[in-house]
Amino acid sequence: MRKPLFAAFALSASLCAQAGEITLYTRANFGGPAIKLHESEPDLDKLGFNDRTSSVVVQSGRWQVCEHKQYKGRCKLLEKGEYAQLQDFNNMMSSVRELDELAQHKSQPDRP
Ligand SMILES: [Ca+2]
Repeated sequence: MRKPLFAAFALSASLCAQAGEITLYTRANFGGPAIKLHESEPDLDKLGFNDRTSSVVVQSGRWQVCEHKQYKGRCKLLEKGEYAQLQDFNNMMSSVRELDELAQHKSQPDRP
């Protein structure tokens, strides 16, 4: 009897599709205590990171970072890359979300 290898492969592929990753650092130039996130966080205060982020590395995905929790206030889009200084966003970030998660929901066909 053949084993269902195909099913196992399909499962791992779907898990990899949502592999967004972002690291928040409390100091500029990627210093100080840091946290790594793999999913959206509407309230960084829960992680002890409210208004503390001074530099960011986006390992994968596209992330929106916002001034207030629940993605309110001013927001900024961070693509994959390294942000050694956040300039006008220094010590202001209170929520982050992965935009590709939203895009996947929106990409459902609207056509009748
Ligand atoms: Ca804030």
